[in-house]
Amino acid sequence: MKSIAALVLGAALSLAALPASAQSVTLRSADIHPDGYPTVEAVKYIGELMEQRTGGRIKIQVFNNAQLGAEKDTIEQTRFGVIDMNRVNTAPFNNLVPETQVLGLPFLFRSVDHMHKVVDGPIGDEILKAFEPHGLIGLAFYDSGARSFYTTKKAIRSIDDMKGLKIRVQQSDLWIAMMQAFGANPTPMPFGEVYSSLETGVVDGAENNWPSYESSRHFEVAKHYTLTEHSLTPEVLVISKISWDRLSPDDQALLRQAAKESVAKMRELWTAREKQSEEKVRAGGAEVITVDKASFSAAMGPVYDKFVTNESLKSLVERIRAVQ
Ligand code: GTR
Repeated sequence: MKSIAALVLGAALSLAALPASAQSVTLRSADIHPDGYPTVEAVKYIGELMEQRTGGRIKIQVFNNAQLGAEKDTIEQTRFGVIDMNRVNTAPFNNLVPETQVLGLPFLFRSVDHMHKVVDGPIGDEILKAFEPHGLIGLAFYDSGARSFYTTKKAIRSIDDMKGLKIRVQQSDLWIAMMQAFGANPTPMPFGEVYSSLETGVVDGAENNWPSYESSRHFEVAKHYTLTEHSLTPEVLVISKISWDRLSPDDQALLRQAAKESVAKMRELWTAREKQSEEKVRAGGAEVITVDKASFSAAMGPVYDKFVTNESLKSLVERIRAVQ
């Protein structure tokens, strides 16, 4: 891990010495997911478009499978320009970029279509811009489906079953508060530690979408998948402001455009992958449980009270609700 980070740093430093116009650049992009996962393929697709459109001058290399580290760590490295680009979930950004919190709020989006309309429109652009003061340029939001709970021993059949369960969450205060409002004990940890934590009983469960539940093989150790669909928080693709400022304005425009184009491609891949993953986990013996989502949603008041506090976040939530 350390040696890859050193290589990336070395490349970043040598790039700094080149004049902007003559640059041949390979942008290094981090992802915790494996090859074939829609987020990884979407960023590779941006790389293909960039190679075509710059005559091979700008390339993207995706370091998948958390080769560059867990999401929280790679976010820091991206802010400092050690990693150029990063595809992560919005949750690990929640504490740094408060505007991202609204996207994760439980049961805020009425549907995937509603979420698409929000992130594709001016509100999405506004939230992408909010990364800039933190040393990052937001390029695109990607789908992440709906997140649902899965448990090792006791299945969740009603909100009462959540009482006292140790549930792994992403490293975000919002997500910690959400689990508390559900009645569970939140245990924040990086994604890469979840399988063994489920297996050894450090946690009783976790929550994720179909593709991550499947690709991580969590379904092998936590077989009860309860369709709470409590959050539709999307993924986000960012580039370090340091790497961005080294690109010419024309190259920046090309990259923005390619990132926008990758969203449609990613959605196609995502829809197909959700189905395949669902089939795979069902065939692998997962028990899929439907619940009365209204009773879960009704418990979320304290989360909104605690996190939607200032006028700017209140306005974002109101405007998201108003999107038809
Ligand atoms: C996945 C997401 C990852 C990561 C992971 C997690 O759905 O794509 O970026 O956030 O969940 O739970 O840590």
